[in-house]
Amino acid sequence: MDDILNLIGGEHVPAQSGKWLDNVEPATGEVYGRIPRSGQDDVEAAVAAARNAFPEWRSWAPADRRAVLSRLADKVAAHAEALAAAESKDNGKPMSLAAAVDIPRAEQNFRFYASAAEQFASESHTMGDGTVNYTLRKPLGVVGCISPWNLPLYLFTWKIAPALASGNCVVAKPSEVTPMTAFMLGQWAKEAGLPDGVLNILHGLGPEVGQAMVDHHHIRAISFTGGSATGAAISAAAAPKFKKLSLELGGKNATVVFDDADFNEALNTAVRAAFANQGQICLCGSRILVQDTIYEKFRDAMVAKVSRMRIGDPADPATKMGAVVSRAHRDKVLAAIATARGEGGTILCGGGRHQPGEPRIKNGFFVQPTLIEGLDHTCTTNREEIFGPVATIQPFHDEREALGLVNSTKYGLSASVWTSDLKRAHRVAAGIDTGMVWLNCWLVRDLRTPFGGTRQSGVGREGGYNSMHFFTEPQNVTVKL
Ligand code: TXE
Repeated sequence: MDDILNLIGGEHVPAQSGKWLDNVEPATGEVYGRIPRSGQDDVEAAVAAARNAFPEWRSWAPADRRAVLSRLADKVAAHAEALAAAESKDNGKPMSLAAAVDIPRAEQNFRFYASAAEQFASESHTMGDGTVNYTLRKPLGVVGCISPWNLPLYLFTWKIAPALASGNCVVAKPSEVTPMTAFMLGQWAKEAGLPDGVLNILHGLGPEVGQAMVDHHHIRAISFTGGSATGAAISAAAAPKFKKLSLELGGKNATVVFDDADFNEALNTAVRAAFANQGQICLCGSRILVQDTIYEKFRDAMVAKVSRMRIGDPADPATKMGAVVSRAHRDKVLAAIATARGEGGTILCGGGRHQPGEPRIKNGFFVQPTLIEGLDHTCTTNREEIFGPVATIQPFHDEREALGLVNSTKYGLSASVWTSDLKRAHRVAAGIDTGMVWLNCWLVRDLRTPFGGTRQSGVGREGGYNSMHFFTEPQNVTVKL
């Protein structure tokens, strides 16, 4: 059994309650380890360790913080293969995807914010009478980072790296569904030179240890990525305590294909955008909108491509589509497909559980990649996030109708627009109410840019200086010369 432990004040310890939770491998459905079922007592201990470490850590020169974060990046790089295998086992995602995307990005997050630690700067404002204002950017103290299961180490590091770079001590909680790679990272913290207590990692259930973090009066900010309903609960709990909050929540993103788009590029990317990571990325394009003049041709080509997608053992390097993250999540995705059927949708391909032939994975949580047509924008299927390998396809007539459809959900995370008309591309981008728009591409990321959504997709932006600003408090000092 692979038991994992909390990291508190530099020590690896079980939950104080002595309770454990099972850790399940989604591809086999079998328990392969245990994680501590932490609670309020563990949060108290982690916060005490973090508070204790803060005075020293905040006083480190930026170059020294850079060096530690760079060494953490080196650790990730040195253990990349083991981390990719662990991520694949814990999450069900193909090993090939974890090795190509998740783990390199975790390394990159540390490198990027190592450099930010040194390059971060604040403003000064001079007044006509010789008065000068300078603005300090002070670390907040102890901050909480709560991350989800879909991109486990990728999103865990995306939060803790800027929090540490800006001089905070961190209490972090990975998802209880995918805790392994955060645990592995914690084992290298000391070797990388992080003082004890600067990074504390707690494992356990959201409503228990996660909630205790949100409620703790010494945790000054919460950076959260996860479902919109959880984000709303965290908001409600944090508001009376006047905590800083950064919420990256769900999406119901559209891929919009005009008839002058590069057909093959649009097709290939629309398939990847809908089904990458088994459709479990907040940025996935789960609503594919295609101009009526090319609708049938595009739909048929898409069905042919999706039908050829092979589901397999995530541990097999050739596998491109693995298991969804848990039994509960598989059942949620299957229920969403049933809803689509009930709403009158036509299943063009997929539509149910995938039963693997390989004995090792015969009890795994697999769902066929599913494409659905015949549903309009008012139905539940096109309004609610499914977060699985399920997408709908709909025709639109013109730009006006396309924009109406894109903006018809309560979410506002991202959109991907395909056209070769330059003016139209920029016009449509400006008319879309989302935090991010990709023109003739999808999920191309520059880590300096603002990442986040509007409306039910969240509050605040991450990335570059946005994260450094979130994790610091500005203090203006006015000097009369
Ligand atoms: O996520 P949760 P779940 C969406 C997706 C999915 C749904 C629910 O639609 O089906 O959310 O997934 C912690 N206080 N996304 O239930 O609950 C939890 O332990 C503090 C979208 O798995 O939001 C975990 O660490 N923390 C998404 C993290 O929050 C709490 C990614 C996310 O879990 C808590 C994942 C609480 N009360 C799911 N309750 C995206 N946008 O990328 C839970 N947590």
